[in-house]
Amino acid sequence: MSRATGPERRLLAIYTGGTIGMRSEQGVLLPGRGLANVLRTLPMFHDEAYAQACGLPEDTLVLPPTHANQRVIYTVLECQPLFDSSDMTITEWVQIAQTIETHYEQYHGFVILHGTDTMAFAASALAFVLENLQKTVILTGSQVPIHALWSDGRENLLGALLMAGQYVIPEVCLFFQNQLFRGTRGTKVDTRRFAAFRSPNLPPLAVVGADVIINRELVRRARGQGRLVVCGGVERDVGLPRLYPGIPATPVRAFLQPPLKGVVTETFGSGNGPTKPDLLQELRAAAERGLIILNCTHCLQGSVTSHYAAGMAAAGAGIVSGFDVTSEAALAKLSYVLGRPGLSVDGRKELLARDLWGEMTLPAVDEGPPPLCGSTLRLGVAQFLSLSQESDAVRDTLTPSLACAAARAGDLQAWQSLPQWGHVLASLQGTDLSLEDFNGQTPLHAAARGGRAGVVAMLLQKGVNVDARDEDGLSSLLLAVRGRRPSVIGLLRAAGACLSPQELEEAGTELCRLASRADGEGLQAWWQAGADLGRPGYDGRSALLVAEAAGNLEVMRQLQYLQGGAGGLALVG
Ligand code: ASN
Repeated sequence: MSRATGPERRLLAIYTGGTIGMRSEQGVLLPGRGLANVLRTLPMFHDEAYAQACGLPEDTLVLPPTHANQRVIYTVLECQPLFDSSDMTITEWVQIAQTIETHYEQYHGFVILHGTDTMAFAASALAFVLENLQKTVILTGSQVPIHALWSDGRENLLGALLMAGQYVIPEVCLFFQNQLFRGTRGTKVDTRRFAAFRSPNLPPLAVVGADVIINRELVRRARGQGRLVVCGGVERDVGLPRLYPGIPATPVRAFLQPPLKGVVTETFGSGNGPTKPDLLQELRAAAERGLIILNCTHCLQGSVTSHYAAGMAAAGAGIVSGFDVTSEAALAKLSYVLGRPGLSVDGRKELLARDLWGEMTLPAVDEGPPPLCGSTLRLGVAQFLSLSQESDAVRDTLTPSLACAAARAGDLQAWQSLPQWGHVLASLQGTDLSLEDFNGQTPLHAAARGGRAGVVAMLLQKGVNVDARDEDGLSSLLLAVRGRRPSVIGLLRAAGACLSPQELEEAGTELCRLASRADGEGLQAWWQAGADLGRPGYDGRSALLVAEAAGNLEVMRQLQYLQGGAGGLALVG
């Protein structure tokens, strides 16, 4: 994520329909044509004097100058026909993606005006089909038409244009009521209120007030380096049935018949369903036929777990957990994964179980050592690196990654026996201990991330730079905090490591997130790294307030204790 530079930023605004441009006819709202003409008459959306001075074409508008004196110049592309979004399907969303692909090089970013009813489905579908996206794509719309006296449309559209114009956020996003959500995380929660969308399981990527607060921590890096590719081969034979108490087996059987290839089941609570044998038998039989079942909860917040005997695992081990994915993103992901050519059923399930585009939070697991470890690492490296001189270039390329792999695996023995690998490993010693792999990570990053206190201590002793940043600007200390590695945090702090002002600034939202999840260990790690636990999150609330609102007494006590100046011994594992 970065701030866009340059005096002029060009955007394409794709108007697909929705209330934002609707007109009332015989008492009902219908999509209306000529949105660009409406915008042209509103000074906040168009600076006619500037447009004339630059000779901009008819369909192109320009915003008044931003405070950084940038000009956002945008062209409105009106789709034919225009839709109430209730009529949109994956076919139209792929067409929108193809429109973006056609115009990708001409514009810095894209705004899509879309009806709100299915906007979360649209944002999710676009997020999956736009591969290698490196520019900002923002969907927006409104609850009231833009030309009405009291409308949310003007604020939403202006906000979306300014965000897409001024920032490079290489994601598909959804902007509504001053909040920028990840597209795969949004869901419509209100039919009338202007705050129509929420992102229940991920804080917004940005919040716009007098200042724009970007949660940089959450914004993902550009996906892939290559040219934008639209993955148009999506599967349309997918379904989204919702279980209800007492649901009979017969309609379930009817629903699961071919040509259906996959379903997202909306189940109760943390992914549970009725345990009636005939119902489970239908699900099991469908899964055995190769139908893919992705389980997600109909609760707005929280995740599918395997805590209950009534969990969907009762219907067979082949059912894939969607964790905290929204139904909208789950359906889009299923269409995308089923549409990928050349994969086996198991391969598709494996892909569904992965977090592909920030759409779900996988449960925290203690990351074991990477597969290349211990004697395998030593042997493999020694053999490979003792090849002929022609391998020099390959060796130079691989050495940093291998050093990081050894550090991450905590393979002290490998480090200490480096001399016995001869000249080929000489580059791993001395000053080169701070060499960087392809992500700009040093062995210290890798060891901190893996919680390898022994390797961290050895590297620090050899005098590596404790504040080295990787390509994303992350320090080893931040990686240790994220991985909840108290002993590594202690070593790094003792060696003088500090979180940067930006890392500290961004901590507020993360602290609130940890407090809402009652993650005492995570809070402790931030405190140990020197973060101010009272720092507010994106909405101005502190972690303590969030814990209080969630009725989490234990976390409240912990926060009060730590903020009250607890000694270093307290709770440190
Ligand atoms: N029915 C409208 C639509 O989704 C609702 C809206 O845009 N507010 O197109």
